[in-house]
Amino acid sequence: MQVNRNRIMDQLDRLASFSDVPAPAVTRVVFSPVDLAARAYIKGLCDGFTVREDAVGNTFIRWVGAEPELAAVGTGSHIDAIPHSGRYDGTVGVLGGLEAMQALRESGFHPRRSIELLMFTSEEPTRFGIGCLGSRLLCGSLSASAGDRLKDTTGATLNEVRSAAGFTGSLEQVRLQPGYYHAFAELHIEQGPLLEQRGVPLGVVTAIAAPASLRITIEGEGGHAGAVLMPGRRDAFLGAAEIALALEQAAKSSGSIDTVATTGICNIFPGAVNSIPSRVEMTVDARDIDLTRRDVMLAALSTACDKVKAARGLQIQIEVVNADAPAHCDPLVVDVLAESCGTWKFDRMVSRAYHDSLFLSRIAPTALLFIPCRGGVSHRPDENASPEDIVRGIDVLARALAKLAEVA
Ligand code: HGY
Ligand code: MN
Ligand code: MN
Repeated sequence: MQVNRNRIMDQLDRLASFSDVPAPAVTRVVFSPVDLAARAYIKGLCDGFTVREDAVGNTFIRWVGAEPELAAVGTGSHIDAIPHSGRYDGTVGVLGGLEAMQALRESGFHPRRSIELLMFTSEEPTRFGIGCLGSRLLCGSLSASAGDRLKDTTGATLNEVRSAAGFTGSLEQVRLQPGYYHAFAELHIEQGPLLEQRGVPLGVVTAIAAPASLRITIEGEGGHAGAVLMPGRRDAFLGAAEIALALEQAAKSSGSIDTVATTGICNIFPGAVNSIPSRVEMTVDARDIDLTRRDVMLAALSTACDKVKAARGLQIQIEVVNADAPAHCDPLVVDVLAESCGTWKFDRMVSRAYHDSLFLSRIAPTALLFIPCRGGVSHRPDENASPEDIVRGIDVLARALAKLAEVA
């Protein structure tokens, strides 16, 4: 079997061109025109495979096996990209999964179980505020009511946006039943520095960190920046600043390097140089591989908010957008990925980034295969994975899919 290096690198280059910002950055927000064009491009690469899309745009590209009645073996990832990010996050798992299927087919292999590439809708939280939207609906951890409840920044609901993009039908039908997949393996860049630092070309993921995201609204009192004296102020931004620093302190003092927290958005109102901030809308992203440690950090955040509220006379509202359990990858799928590495060195490791596999693992035996990314950089325009690492990851994925597809 031979992975076609030129083909996959050309396809990754072409896919990166579907972006709302100029290269090398990529912005491809779900259901945007460039996302729909990218989806069409990928569907055009699927000769000989069946293609179907569900009501939220999850796309299933199936290589029908000799025994189509058996549960399929799945692989896949996402193509949506956060603003001003890179070209490999998610796309390596979508185009790499397709390349794995094509390389196997060109080698004369014919699978017993069907092999299916799943391109998930909206892995990134950019548009609707919650990550893994498509895979949450697939595994039932998000109900169909999300269609009217989730809104984008323009106030349009998920149902309005997906319908305008051509994805109609009830979200109730999106859910897959356990047993739909015999096994699932996702290929993804590590989005961290460990593999490169250790000089190891492959990572077999054994667990995926537990992500939580929150929206915090802080209400104070606005006023003239010159006329209002300091003692009487109720400055919403200074409250936000103290909360952000308390969050950082809670992460740093957890006792584990696996605890991470980020304030990624902080919108100040009215946002004028000479006006005291009356309101702040900020987000929190809090993660740990250990659920208890993650929730201890969230409790510390809540305590900090109470203190700031009392000390500064502010109103503070905390909305938990999601607080998910970590995923432990399936030992058998982990072992098949490890065996498929052959003579190549690999590390067993945890994933600090979340992935659609976090939710697929709730309905199918799932594992994740990492390749290095340069400097551990991701979610930035200088995100980079080498052709050698990409080809090696696809080769290992293909061998694993072939093995899994032969199991009775
Ligand atoms: O944020 C994440 O972990 C993923 O890259 N969306
Ligand atoms: Mn990402
Ligand atoms: Mn990703």
